[in-house]
Amino acid sequence: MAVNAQRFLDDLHKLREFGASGVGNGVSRPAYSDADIAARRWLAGRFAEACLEPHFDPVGNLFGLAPGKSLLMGSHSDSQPEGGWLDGALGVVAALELARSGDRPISVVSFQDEEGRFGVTTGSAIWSGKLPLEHADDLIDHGGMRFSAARGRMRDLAQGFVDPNRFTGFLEMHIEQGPVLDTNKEKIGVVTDIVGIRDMVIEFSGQQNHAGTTPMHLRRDAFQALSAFNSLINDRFKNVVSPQTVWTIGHVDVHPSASSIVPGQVRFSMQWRDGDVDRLARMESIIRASAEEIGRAIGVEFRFGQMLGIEPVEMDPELRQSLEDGAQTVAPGTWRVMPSGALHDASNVAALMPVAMVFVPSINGISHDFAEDTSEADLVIGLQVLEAALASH
Ligand code: HGY
Ligand code: MN
Ligand code: MN
Repeated sequence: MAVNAQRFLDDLHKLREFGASGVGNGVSRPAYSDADIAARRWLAGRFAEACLEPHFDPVGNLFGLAPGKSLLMGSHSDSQPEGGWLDGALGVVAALELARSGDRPISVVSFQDEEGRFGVTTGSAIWSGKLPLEHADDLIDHGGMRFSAARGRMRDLAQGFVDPNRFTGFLEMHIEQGPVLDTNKEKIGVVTDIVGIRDMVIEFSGQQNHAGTTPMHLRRDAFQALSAFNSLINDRFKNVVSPQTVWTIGHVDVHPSASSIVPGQVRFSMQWRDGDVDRLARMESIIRASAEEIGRAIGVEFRFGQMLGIEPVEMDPELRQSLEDGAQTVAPGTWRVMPSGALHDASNVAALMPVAMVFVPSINGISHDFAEDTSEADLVIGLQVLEAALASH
């Protein structure tokens, strides 16, 4: 039985309604929010209608389990605070459509907190054994909520962890979240490998004081420390990074954040990504040394939070080949192999079983923004590539 493209699109649009925000297809559905939990409950119902056993694990990962051994497919249904309707959701709904339209056993998963409200791809990191649950429970989001309290919001649904040995491999379809396919007017990206990531919170603590009476040379201004730190690492990274290396200070909390007060404390996220573990380590050394130097120079204390990280992973050659065959069948001449600069649950699942990923284009390369979008025609091509890959594998 062939996939039902309209049913697939209808479920994607229905899922978008949970946390619909901003303009167009924007979504705000952070892990463990009311919208996220409602979306997972709805997905569980759709899994049951597809004769898949809905199963929530202790951290909110939602599985739709086929009996016996099966191929696992899926992604995540939580979003960034300002996200799009397709990041993660596409992979979950595509997996559901393939599970309910095909005749081979396929289980479906929507991992929890892939977007790292608390950690980095938290739900699949815990399920894969990379992040011990007792460590995860101490993680705190930028609003000060503990992971243990957040996952407690789903305690009425929680069952045990699913045994990964029931699955033969993992396939994930995802939007590219970058400009390559869109710029080159291509329809499909078969992923070769996923970059590694490091992520931690850094704090500078100086002296809060009056913005009018405190001479500049006597200040221990925590924001000035961050500003000097950022300039220093940008300069020192020049000798280490490649054109593919990225680093981001995405969250900054200035305290007490008042116009007439010299900031006494700054707490910020420091995240960096690359395909080379040695380069990630060298960047970490520069970050730690630069924070210490700035601390001494400006007279502020510095503190590093727990560093989270995921190593770069290669996709499974055999599963990847089936995706390439599917792409060649469905989209000849308009597909390419490519690395992933975005992190995905597949990075963690690769520790348990063979994994592979396929991308569809992101219009204007936009993602992690309400404007994230992909044409419905391209979404259906991605679904058909997965269907063709399964037929040949
Ligand atoms: O940040 C990432 O790469 C993923 O979209 N969470
Ligand atoms: Mn994602
Ligand atoms: Mn994302």
